[in-house]
Amino acid sequence: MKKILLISPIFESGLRVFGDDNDRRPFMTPISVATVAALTPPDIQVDVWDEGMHGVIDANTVFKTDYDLVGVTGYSTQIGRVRSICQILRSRGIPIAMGGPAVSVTPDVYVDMADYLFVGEAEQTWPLFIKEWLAGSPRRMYRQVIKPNMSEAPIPRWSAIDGEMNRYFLGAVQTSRGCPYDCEFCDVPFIFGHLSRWKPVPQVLSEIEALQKLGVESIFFVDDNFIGDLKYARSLLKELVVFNRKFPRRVTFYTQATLNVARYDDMLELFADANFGGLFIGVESPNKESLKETKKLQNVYTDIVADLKKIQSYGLSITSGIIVGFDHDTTSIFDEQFEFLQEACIPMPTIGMLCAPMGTRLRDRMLAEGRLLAGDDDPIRRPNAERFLMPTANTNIIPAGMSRIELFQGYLGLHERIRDWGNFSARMKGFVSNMKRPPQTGQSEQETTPERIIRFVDVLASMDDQSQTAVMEILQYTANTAPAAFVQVIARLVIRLRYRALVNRIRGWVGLSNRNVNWDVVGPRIKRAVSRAARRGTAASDRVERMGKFIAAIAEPETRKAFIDIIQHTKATAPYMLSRVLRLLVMQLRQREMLARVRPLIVKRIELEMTPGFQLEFAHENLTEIPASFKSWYKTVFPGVYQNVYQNLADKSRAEEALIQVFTKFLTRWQDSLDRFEEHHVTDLEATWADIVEKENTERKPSLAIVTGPADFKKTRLPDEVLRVVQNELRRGRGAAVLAGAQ
Ligand code: B12
Ligand code: SF4
Repeated sequence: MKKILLISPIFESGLRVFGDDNDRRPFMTPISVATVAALTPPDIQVDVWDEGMHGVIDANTVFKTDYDLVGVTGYSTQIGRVRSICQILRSRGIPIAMGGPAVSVTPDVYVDMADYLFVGEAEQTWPLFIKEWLAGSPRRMYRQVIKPNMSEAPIPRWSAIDGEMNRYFLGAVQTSRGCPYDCEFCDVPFIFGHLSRWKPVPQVLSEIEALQKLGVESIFFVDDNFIGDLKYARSLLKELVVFNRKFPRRVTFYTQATLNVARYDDMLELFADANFGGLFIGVESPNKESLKETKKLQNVYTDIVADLKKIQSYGLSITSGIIVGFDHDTTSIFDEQFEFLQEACIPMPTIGMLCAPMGTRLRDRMLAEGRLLAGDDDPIRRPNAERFLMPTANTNIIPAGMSRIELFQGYLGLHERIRDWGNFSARMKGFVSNMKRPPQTGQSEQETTPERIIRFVDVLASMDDQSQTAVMEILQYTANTAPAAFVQVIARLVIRLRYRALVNRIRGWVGLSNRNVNWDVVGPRIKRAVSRAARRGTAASDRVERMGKFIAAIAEPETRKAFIDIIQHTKATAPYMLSRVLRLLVMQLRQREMLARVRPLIVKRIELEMTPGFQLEFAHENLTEIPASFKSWYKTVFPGVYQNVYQNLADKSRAEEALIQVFTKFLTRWQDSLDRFEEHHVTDLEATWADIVEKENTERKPSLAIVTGPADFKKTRLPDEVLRVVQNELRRGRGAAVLAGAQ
């Protein structure tokens, strides 16, 4: 039996809300590789190695068996990890297949790292590859040109993951791919297309049920835009409201959507009632000129603050994507963004600098304007290079409205202000006060309220500052020394405090003033008991350990004050929001930790760029546009070329690939002179397709499977898809290199 290992590399954290971290729970179930696993025939053994769950792979890592093939996925920002993993696998002589969003936009970057490359979605190409691989004739590159129907996406094979699924913080389910919008900085339209393609609702429900059975309590719908097709989203949400009620404990959902969701009250109600905890919304900027510049038009002609408040009034907390460094941003943008986020009461914004990823129109523009960085200064392609430092706290462009140094400084300053406890507290309290309608999930408040923590905060709130500090110090000592003794210590503290309250009441009756607990005596006494418990070495349960970590996290007076303040406010204003508020508090703690880690890296980067003689490295890629005049001619000649290529190719499954080669070659030859079309162009096009077909037929053995039949152009949008890929090949000037590598 053949054996395949699929690897999902870990995410290196940046200044974001989410991400895996070696020392924490794995973040999200690795749906990419679990989907590829499900696309593999059952007679092949497939295992998944998720670095978030199973550990970071190094030279000493021992796999449970000898694999015949390894598949690796990855985002562009993970290139450092991907490269290291490939080096280790190569040194062991294991062939490597690679797919995912990074390979899909820049296959040329990965040509040297892997043996087999998968560009685009793998629902059709992976099964084809497996057949060819088993037959001993795999190709070097598999490219999906026509976007597959989402009903072809199988239910991810979670059983391939050897580990406790309930350790994942979030489960992943994908309901749709694609987004109808066209923001200049985003590669989603390029990778997944403008048309929102979706899975049938019953399949989505089965995927949720599968994860719920595995103990997953929260699910992130990993869609580009959950409301890309409003009709579908509405019908899915209606089903979700009913479906979620059948679980004794409701699954909490999260997803990404565009701001126009604010227009549909009925949908916001459905989101709330289906038990969505929050939405990620690409807000980007309060600067309307910047929004116009980046073609985020759905955010331009609306009152963003009012929209955000309306969405949040349904109990949906918003994680907003925020970008600084657009061409229309000057240094005043940092204050504007700050005021805006405070006013809109967004608890948890993610803030990034404008970056130009591969496959985006922004990248082409930056390149044309000589503002695109390359080499070690390009965080997108070389994230682990010395000079780069951090994938998500840097940019590969030169801003227009300020210097790079000003951008770095303003960015860091904005983060500092946003993560400050006082400012966070103000946004959180505003968010909670803005609630208009409790979610109707059919679950009682008591069932969702994290009662122990709330009670603990109540007790803290009833103490004076000195007692709070003393109690926290004892608890922290316990958490560090003997977490197993936690429960007893809390019990002793509670007894002590109750006793003191009782004594004070009696003192009051007889006219005596209150007396505080003498912490100087009580503190050391409890600590001695804790040390004795530590010597016994009893291990703490997971729950108690988590409680210990929580206490340690809020030990700082400023943090504690914010916790008490926000929780008390929520209790008084919208108690049904307590569990969501607590989650946001924990996220704020994480953000502050990340900021502490990333701050010195940004400072170092600023120092580096200020060093006399420091020179940035600029990109000098070719930028070749397909002439507009060609596009109408193309529409008339395409059907004929397609027919000829399809009929004459021995291996019909190569038709799309052959068409890409024909037009790339033709355009590369004629690009400068294509302002009008003459007979010799037609003759050359014929010669080109005949050439490519002949090459295909002689160089390649006929494939074993045909994945594409004669195309219905209207339905498949084949001419557009082919031209899109050709355009990309030409723009990067990499067409020849990639095609040469695609055996
Ligand atoms: C969920 C998600 C996240 C999660 C990831 C959680 C996790 N641990 O997995 C979170 C929120 C953390 C996240 C973070 C980021 N993300 Co994100 N994210 C997504 C999202 C919405 C869904 C990804 C997903 O699960 N898709 C579902 C699976 C089934 O699709 P897939 O991975 O494409 O897999 C298919 C094919 O690619 C292929 N395939 C995949 N792997 C393999 C492997 C093999 C061997 C084979 C044969 C095939 C194959 O087969 C699959 C089936 O067709 C995508 C958008 C999207 N539609 O994919 C963006 C996306 C992947 N993210 C993106 C980006 C840029 C980021 C950030 C850098 C954003 C930021 N600035 O902070 C960070 C990464 C930070 C870091 N430190 O690296 C980009 C990636 C661009 C690129 N070219 O790499 C995307 C495409 C969206 C976008 N344009 O913004 N993200
Ligand atoms: S709305 Fe979001 S997913 Fe759609 S193009 Fe814009 S940034 Fe990309």
